[in-house]
Amino acid sequence: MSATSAGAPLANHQPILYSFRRCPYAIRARLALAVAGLQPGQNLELREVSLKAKPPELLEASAKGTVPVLVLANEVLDESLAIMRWALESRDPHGWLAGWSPAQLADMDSLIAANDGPFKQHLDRFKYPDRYPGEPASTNRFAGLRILRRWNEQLGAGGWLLGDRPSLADWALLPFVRQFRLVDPAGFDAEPLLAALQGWLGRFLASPELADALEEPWAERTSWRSPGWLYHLALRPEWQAARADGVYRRSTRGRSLEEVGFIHLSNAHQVEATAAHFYGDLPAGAVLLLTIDPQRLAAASLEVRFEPAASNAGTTGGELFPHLYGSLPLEAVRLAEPWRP
Ligand SMILES: N[C@@H](CCC(=O)N[C@@H](CS)C(=O)NCC(=O)O)C(=O)O
Repeated sequence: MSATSAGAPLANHQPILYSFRRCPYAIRARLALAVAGLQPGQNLELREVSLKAKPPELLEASAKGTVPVLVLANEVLDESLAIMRWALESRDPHGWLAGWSPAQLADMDSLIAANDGPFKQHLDRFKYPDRYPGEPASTNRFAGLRILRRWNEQLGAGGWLLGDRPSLADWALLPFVRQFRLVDPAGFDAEPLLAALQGWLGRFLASPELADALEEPWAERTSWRSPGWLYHLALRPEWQAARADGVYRRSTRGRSLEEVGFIHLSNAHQVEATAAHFYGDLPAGAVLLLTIDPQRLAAASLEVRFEPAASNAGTTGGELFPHLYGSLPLEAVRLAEPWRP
């Protein structure tokens, strides 16, 4: 992380943030980017991703495939803390990082290490006991609570971990404590010996900073559409039937693959217009957007041709659309999400 890249990223390249709305690592990165004055659609491009279908651009930027990832003009930050520090180095209006003593900075580091290490481990096992057979949720809940009690004691009269104002450590830990509470809110709220920590979390839950991080434009409900993928709008019952049959053979609304000879697809930038033109009259929830991986089509020896949309050439001005010659194998569909215009 160089001073140059932190100081001048906006001149001719907007930072791109790959994010996932519910991910606590991504939430803390969004909190810091927002306080540093970045705003999706203005000086940052936000790409909401589904962890079930990570776009190729994300994996090219960072092969480890976690979010958040911030792509800058000359570097890629693929750790949430690095993103927070980068943001705060460029602008830190409330002193999350600035104005603390070396001892306090070291304290922040060890709080964050305890959160990202043992606390996160217990949180995952408490939250998803099915994924960790032989590790009772109650044992992990208790181990998590032991750490929370330590943090509770650290919250002094000032109400924050290091004093009378929030620091990087507070903002870095809070999304994870929020998630711990969400596993069993009533149990968390009734927990004795955690009064200071319950108040600390309560302030965060009611804060405009968190509200912003969880709403558009910081948290989109629809995944970003990659130019590297292909798309198809499907009627929900027809997709459900295909899942039962093991194969999808609809071409477009009201027409089958047999009738047309190919399945109509769209590129990322064509979906919106196709949806408005052919499906605009249908109620919310009736249409699904299928995200199709062209590499999986190629692996199944299926041909995609880019051709003018003959049936409605008048409306598309000769624009080329992808056409799939053959039925759509279910394994090539990476994601089926409700279509939201
Ligand atoms: N150390 C990383 C951890 C990020 C991380 O694990 N994010 C999760 C989502 S909350 C993820 O992307 N997991 C990958 C997956 O589920 O496929 C950071 O701080 O950014």
